[in-house]
Amino acid sequence: MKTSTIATLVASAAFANAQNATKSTAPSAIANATRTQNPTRLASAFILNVNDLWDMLVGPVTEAYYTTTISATPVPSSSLIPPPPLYYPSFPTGPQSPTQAKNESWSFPKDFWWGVAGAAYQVEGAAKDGGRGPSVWDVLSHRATDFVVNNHTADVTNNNYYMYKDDIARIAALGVKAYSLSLSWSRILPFGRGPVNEEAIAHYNDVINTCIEYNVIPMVTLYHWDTPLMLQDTYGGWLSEDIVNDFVEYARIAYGRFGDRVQHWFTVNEPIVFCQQYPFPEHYFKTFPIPDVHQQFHCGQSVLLAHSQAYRLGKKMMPDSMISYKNNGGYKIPLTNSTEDARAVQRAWDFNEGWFSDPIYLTGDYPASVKQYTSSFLRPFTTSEKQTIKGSADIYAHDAYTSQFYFAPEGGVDACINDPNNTAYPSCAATQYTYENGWLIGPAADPLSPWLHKATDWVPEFLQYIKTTWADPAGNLPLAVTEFGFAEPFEAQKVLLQDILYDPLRMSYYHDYMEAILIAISEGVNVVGCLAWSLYDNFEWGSGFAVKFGMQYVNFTDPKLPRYYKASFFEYKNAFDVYQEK
Ligand code: GBH
Repeated sequence: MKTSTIATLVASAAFANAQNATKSTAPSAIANATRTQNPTRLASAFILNVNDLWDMLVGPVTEAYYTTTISATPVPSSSLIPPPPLYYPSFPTGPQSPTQAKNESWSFPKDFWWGVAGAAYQVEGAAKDGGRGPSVWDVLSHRATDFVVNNHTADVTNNNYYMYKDDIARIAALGVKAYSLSLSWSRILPFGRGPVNEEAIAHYNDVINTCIEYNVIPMVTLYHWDTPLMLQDTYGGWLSEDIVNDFVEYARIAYGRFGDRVQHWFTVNEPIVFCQQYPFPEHYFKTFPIPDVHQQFHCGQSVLLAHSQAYRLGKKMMPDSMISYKNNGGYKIPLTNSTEDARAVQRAWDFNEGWFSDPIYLTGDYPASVKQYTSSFLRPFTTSEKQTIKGSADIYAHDAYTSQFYFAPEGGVDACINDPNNTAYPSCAATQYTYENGWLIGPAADPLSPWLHKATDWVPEFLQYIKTTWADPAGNLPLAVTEFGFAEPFEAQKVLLQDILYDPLRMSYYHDYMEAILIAISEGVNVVGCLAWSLYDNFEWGSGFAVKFGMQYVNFTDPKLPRYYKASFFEYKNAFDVYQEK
């Protein structure tokens, strides 16, 4: 790190803590410590620079083999040979030559953006380098007991921070049109707010410029779960509305620095997921007295305020931009046609997608069932907040991996609504992966991703549901599938390179998923893009490196982290070779 950067960061950390000291730490409380009646109210203040944050709150981190930006290696044409096709006509007669059928009534429009996605903490590595401050995930992976399989961390992971040129060259070599990345908030603002780390700005500038150089559209997510640690420990992160202003100021910096080249923006990734990560494990973060079961809803409230304000700011600063947040969740299929199951399904939508999408696309406020549940502990939105929230997205962006069956919990929906101890409370919907007749909805992914099955048959109906429920009422907005992907079962246990690269279930997932989007488009759903998760194997949160979602294999045991295309990447690309209008 350059000396000038260090000086700025230290000075401002002291400032932040000095403010804190006048607010919550009366010096006299420390002097009178021996006589206090209530020792838990004693407080102290530290002045911490970025390195202190790492040393005191995270601990030592691992360094990568490459610690400077490496240039792209030309992709050898020998690695661009596609595998033999997966599909053959069934029981063909006569000479058995594989045929590639094309349905002439299907097509992806010319400007359909198909791409691949990653996220900062999962791929960047360089945890402490370039002035990055820690995020909550550095603490979760380094310190929280049993939080991540095998105690894996993302200190190095794909080392994308230094190897991004190669990463972009490799996706460009397959003709990928869009690359969706997230920014590390605590890289740009090591304390979450306050001084800007210019090394981070320079880094992301070069990532974006490299995309443009290779003709790949950069799409940027501001926040993919890596809350700056300082914000978590200062006011509870998303548990507090204090984060709203900090998020909007962070967005202002990102739009201001990158908005001349980045047109596609996502504010937050999957609020349902990161809000349900609360409560965090005890004893690693500063605690804030909010009942565990309410925490996710306080988080959701902050998200709606932060997202909507960041959206409004973005549209002012970049009138031609496309801005949304990314929602997530599987299609919810009623197990039976009973009215009780129908009620359960509706509550499941309400407490998942609807929790964010009803306010943003429909009403400016929560679905009635969520409103009813939360009104005893959440303040109501003001009229002007509702106006800011309603209409704060230019597309409906959904991370749509899978589907499940939903049904009323035992004893019925009403009994559950009146029983906070019911395991299905408060949504009061039960789920299973099997049809009523006992058969699975589709092949299961890796056992470490038990939530995921290949349920591509349901995707056209799923997209229709989103269109009629949210996108059309909001003004016929387009849809995008902003994440989808598959964890090949037991892939982490494979040892032979060629075996690893041949991933037939993931191939058929992508093949059938693209067919499903083509069907939806042909039925009149305006799908404008899709982003496959992921460009390569990476740090899969709690599953560490034990489960793989990549369309490229990364050999994590080799310090140089070589990358190889899997067969599924060619399957995905082929859908556009065959069906995209030229
Ligand atoms: C995406 O979320 C994430 O955006 C991405 O970072 C991640 O790598 C990718 O999925 C693959 O997992 O274990 O039963 O508690 C997809 C939606 C929601 C799926 C949370 C896993 C946990 C279910 N995710 N869910 S469970």
